[in-house]
Amino acid sequence: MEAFLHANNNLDVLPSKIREYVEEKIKLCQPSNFHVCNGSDEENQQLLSAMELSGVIRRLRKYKNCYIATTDPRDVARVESRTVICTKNMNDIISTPKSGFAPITDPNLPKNLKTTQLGNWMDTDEMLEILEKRFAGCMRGRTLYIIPYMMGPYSSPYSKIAVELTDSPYVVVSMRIMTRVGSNVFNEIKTSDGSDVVKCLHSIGVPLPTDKRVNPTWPCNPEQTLVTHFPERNEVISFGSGYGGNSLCGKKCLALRIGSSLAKREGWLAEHMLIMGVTNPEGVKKYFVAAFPSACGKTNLAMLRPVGLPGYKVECVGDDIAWMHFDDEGRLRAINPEFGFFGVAPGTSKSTNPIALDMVHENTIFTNVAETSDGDVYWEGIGEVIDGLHETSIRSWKNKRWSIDLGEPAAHPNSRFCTTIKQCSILDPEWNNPQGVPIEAIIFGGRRPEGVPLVYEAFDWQHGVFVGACMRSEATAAAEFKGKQIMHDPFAMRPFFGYNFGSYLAHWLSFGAKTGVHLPKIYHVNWFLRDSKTNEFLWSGFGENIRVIDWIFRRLTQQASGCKTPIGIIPDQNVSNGILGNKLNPALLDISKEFWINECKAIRNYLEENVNKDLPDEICSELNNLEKRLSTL
Ligand code: GTP
Ligand code: SPV
Ligand code: MN
Repeated sequence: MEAFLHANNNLDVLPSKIREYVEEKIKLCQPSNFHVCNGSDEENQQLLSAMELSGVIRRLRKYKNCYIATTDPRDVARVESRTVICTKNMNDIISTPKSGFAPITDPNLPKNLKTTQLGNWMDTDEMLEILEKRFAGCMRGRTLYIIPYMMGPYSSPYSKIAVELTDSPYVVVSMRIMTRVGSNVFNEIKTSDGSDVVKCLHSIGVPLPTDKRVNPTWPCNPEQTLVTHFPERNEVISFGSGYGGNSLCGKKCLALRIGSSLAKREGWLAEHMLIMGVTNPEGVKKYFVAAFPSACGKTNLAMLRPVGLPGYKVECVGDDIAWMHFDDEGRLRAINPEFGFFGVAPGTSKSTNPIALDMVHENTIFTNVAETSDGDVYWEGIGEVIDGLHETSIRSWKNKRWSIDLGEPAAHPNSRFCTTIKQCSILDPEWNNPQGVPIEAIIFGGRRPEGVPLVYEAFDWQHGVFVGACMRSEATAAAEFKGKQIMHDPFAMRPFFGYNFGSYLAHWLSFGAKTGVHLPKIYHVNWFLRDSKTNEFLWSGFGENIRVIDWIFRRLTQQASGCKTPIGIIPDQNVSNGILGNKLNPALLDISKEFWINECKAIRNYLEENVNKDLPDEICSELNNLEKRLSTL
């Protein structure tokens, strides 16, 4: 990648503390050039052209300003095993597991790293020492880009200002899509010197010239990858990976890990949640948030087309992250800190998510999708019938001629599109409101092939927090796990907690004891039940999910009846042929005593082992109560 043609080397636009920080990092990383980004179209086009010229991205002939990047096959997803939160005190971040810490066996990981099921911790000073070595000279032969950016709307008291330093032009163009970029964001800082600005440093970790064997169009350093966070210093430092959540530091690193830690301190919530506006056929509008683990349906629900129940309207505020605060009237309000979508490509089709498909045909960067010979994109589940001719003209994400007989997917299962939020045709009119939108329901969910019903309502706030704590879901390709094992993923935040999960639970519970707040109702949904014989999904999902949203909506307006079960309230199927319609397979609301007793055991083991002494009593008593209720079933 050649040096940026019209580099802006003027650091005067930076607040004093940030300028000092940048100068220090330039000295450390020794780039051959540096450039302060302004986020303009011109700058973006220059970067895209330079990347195209050097083969980092390919232009898609069929669409306007769309590109494909394909990565090193070792750098395709978030790496949870190398993601670390660093502080002085370990217990601020993780609990000591009941059976102790597992020894570190990977020779490339620091031996004093403490790894747990709920996140990894290391001492700040020790980690900084290691990082200092990795970053010394790591940008030699490359340009360092300085990206001033903001998470959240302009003029919002809830937005946060940040800067990311990176040697990856792919990160620069992606951050411009995903966040609000430009030095004008510094007008929004709340301090005079910039001490509230979150500092992010990222390098792909391959200085030039290199004697290592690297992928020329996607250099990266998987052995040395570390994605580190310093909540006490308002800092993120990420080394070695160029992919998604590892490198676009505004997303998981800032908005969730640093964000949740700030939220705890400042009394709000930073969550892995979509935000949707729902208008019912009578014209009444409500906003919901929903937390599903990675690749479990947030983008799809946020853009739901209500085919199941015409008359409903769904509008999108955000598809991945919600920052929520109780306002002066005690209403929970949510902003979307992001400015774009980094959405899963496979499975996106005209029938599943036409809204997403329509918005990615302009100004979009695709990563690890396949390409057809006529300059179109292709992925599994795109909905096109592949005839023999078409098939032989597909180039896979590995840049090879692809055919179905190869027995491997054409697009990587975690391949993604990166598109500005402004191209979403069902963008909510309030999406950019600095005060956020009022939230009336919180929906949790996951991929559960058996046992967990289509929908249930929590009895109250405390029970709802317990439901969030008990979330489990099949592993997906969004992180490095192989296979489909059912993993615990409380609040869909397991990879994203910025502080001790026990304190996180206490923080959520504390809102239940607050006076003068209107607590949203809490629900759990599961679109992914399968028939045990055929393995087919029992629920058609996508646009049909509006039926479940409708039940939730009508519960909030006291128009829908429910049926009390040990795990929560489910739709009452005896009333008017069932409010979910006669399409409903009764197996979707089945609650098996045996399944739930086993579920309780797994949850008890998990919480006792991993949250151990930090587990709030309220959660223990919720678990005891659930077991008691089950015993009477
Ligand atoms: P992240 O961006 O990783 O946080 O993922 P996400 O939660 O936004 O997931 P997304 O909506 O992108 O969906 C992931 C995969 O699940 C895609 O392949 C979808 O097609 C599929 N999916 C989403 N909703 C449904 C549904 O209702 N039913 C079924 N069967 N599949 C779904
Ligand atoms: C997720 O994994 O939840 C994502 C994708 O949204 S990434 O940005 O890579 O974290
Ligand atoms: Mn996500």
